[in-house]
Amino acid sequence: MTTHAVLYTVDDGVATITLNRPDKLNAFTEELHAGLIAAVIRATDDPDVRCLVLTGAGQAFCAGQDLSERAMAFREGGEGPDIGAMLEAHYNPLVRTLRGIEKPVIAAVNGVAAGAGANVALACDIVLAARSATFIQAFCKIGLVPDAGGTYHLPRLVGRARAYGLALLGDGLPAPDAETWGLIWKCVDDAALIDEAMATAKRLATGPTMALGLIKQALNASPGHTLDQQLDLERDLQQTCGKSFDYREGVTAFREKRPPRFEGR
Ligand code: LHQ
Repeated sequence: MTTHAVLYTVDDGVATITLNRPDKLNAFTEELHAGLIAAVIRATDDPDVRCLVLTGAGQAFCAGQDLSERAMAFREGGEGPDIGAMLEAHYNPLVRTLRGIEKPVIAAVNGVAAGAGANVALACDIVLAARSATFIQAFCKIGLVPDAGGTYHLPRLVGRARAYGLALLGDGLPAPDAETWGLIWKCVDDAALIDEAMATAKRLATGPTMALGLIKQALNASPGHTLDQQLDLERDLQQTCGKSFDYREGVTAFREKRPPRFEGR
């Protein structure tokens, strides 16, 4: 599937979804939103896809909401646009979907990630970034609060002090600092980003993907749980894993000193 604003390819169990408005730094329009959610759902529903990679075409990952007159008109003399409705219609379902799907999602942040563009990347499971990329909580510069899950993910990833600094000042955080701060998994040389992302994705796609989905479920639940609740959840998920083909295969391969052949069941 290829829409104007989003490209979609599948190779070796990995779906690559590319935001494709490079001349506007892949800023979100309704068309891009529609193409992106359709691509994520398509990858979710395709049994041959076992890992997703989200990246941007050109120099940027995504500059957040398209702020052009066409995309964000202010009514003359009236009040501003209903941004809450835009979040409810587009960004919130996207973030919920990225967090909720069982397949692992990698963000390959190839350049600047600003506003909702940064926070959509942070909603992915593993964030790899090009060394030249920057993460900008640009919202405060235009009189908005961080959205697309920013106020949820930022303090959990980098702690209160750094979350406040990023959100209130809106300065760009270079990818090497983002890695040091624990905002992202890893930063790599620009030229190595796509190879590194694909290698990581293929490793996940040939992994025990049912268990990887349950790991995601456990980590998603953790912030809202007590230790007791989390121990109960681990017990239940591990019970499921213990009965899986992949657990039997993993242990058998270990005993036979050979690489496992996981099937995701
Ligand atoms: C853009 C954009 C852009 C349109 C660059 N829109 N054209 C949710 C719901 C509803 C409403 C509001 O918001 C939200 C959430 C949000 O995402 S709010 C945050 C929105 N994003 C921003 O405030 C970031 C705006 N962009 C920038 O600050 C800069 O462009 C950054 C720092 C990302 C990159 O700077 P440069 O590398 O210097 O690039 P540039 O500024 O020259 O941009 C290149 C082109 O892309 C340029 O177009 P042009 O036709 O003049 O060449 C920009 O106008 C366009 N562009 N961001 N968000």
